[in-house]
Amino acid sequence: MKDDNVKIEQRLQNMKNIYLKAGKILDELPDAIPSKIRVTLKEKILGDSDLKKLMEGIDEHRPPRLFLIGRTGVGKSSLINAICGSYAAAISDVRSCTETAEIYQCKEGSRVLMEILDTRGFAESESLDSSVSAEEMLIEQINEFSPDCAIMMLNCTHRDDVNADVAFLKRVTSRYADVNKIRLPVIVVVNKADEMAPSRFKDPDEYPQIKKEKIKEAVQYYKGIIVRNGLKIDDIIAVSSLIDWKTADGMPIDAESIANLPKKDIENLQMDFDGRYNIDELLNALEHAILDFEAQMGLRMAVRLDEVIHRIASHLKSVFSTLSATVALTPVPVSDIYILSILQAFLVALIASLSGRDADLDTAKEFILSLGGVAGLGYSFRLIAQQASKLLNVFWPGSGSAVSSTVAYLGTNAIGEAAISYYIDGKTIEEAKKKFEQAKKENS
Ligand SMILES: Nc1nc2c(ncn2[C@@H]2O[C@H](COP(=O)(O)OP(=O)(O)O)[C@@H](O)[C@H]2O)c(=O)[nH]1
Ligand SMILES: [Mg+2]
Repeated sequence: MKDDNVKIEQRLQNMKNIYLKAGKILDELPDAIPSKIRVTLKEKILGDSDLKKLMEGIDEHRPPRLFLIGRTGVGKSSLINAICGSYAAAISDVRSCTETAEIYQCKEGSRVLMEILDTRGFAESESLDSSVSAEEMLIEQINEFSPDCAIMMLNCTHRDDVNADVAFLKRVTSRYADVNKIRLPVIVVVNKADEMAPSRFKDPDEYPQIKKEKIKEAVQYYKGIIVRNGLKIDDIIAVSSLIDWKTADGMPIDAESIANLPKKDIENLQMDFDGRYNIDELLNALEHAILDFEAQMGLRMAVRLDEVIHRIASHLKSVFSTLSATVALTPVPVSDIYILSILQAFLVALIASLSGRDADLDTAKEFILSLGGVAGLGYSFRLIAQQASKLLNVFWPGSGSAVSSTVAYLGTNAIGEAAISYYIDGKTIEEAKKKFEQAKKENS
């Protein structure tokens, strides 16, 4: 695990180095490329704020701070494991704890993945101490912790009375807004979707339609209560956090017994069955909701290490696809073919570098050529675009440029998909080609 860790850090640095050398790499392109295009490309690549933030985030990230609220047994600890994709040991913090709240770091090896403030919620804490001062203390503690996001966890199958918790969370967010002058993002997670009838279907790929509909109903039910109580939320998502674990030598182990294992065995637990449902959606919602950039990047880095690479590669793909679309919108006729194909080569080089390979624009161009020809590609996208816009202009004048930017977006996106499948997922070039063709079709 530790070795892997180092390797991935290197892969990320690898990618960052290529980005930092972008200016030099572009200067070394063949003379035939006009200097005006070089300048445009440098501006596009080095001036893109998303790309800049992504690269800065490689070094400047911090573990996100999540405030979890939900009753004992709803699956708060399990959700953290499901997000991380590994059994993340919880290390209690000395800053803790009131009777109802606990702060801990969750770690994988020496890496701190997240900081969690875990509370059982007001409904339960009320039975311990219903005084106003107890609530005050808790709200104080939450503010001191200064979470990046609140996650309210509910149970998909037991419809507990959540009014008290919703009202409490409302008071928490209102205080947070007073203190920090920004809104605390709130995401509601409806856990244990796998237990919805028919509960024998645990593999998310096999959930029958009826089960999915019932899950949706539960979400609607909770959404209704939340809206009636006037709590503003960013998203509400049904998930399953179900993971069965086994020891390194393959022995299945139930959740309750894990705590009794030696520390070393806990660190080496493997997934025996992955029943996670919608966790990717939840991650996207969290990334979206968390405003602090270093925490956002920290969240990306907190998922399982091979997933980190995947998430970053996809992010690169979407940034470059958007860049391509803006290039196509700019009215510099002939030259945008060059710009597009060089941008595409740059994307491929960055993705290749993430896989740990030495990559430059030449190898990237070769890869793109083997998908269908770099000039041919730039040209054919361009031609399709021009043809389409000509046709469209006859019927809806002025719609032309929108089409060509869409086509530029799709072309770069398809090349990104192919590069991820070849360089990151280790597929053959034939399979990558298939992916490329598919991506073009799926989106058009
Ligand atoms: N079937 C199923 N069981 C879950 C899920 N999430 C948690 N559990 C189980 O529910 C129990 C309580 O989970 P835990 O994470 O300890 O809850 P916490 O008290 O909120 O931290 C454990 O036995 C978990 O294995 C889920 O999504 N599906
Ligand atoms: Mg717990």
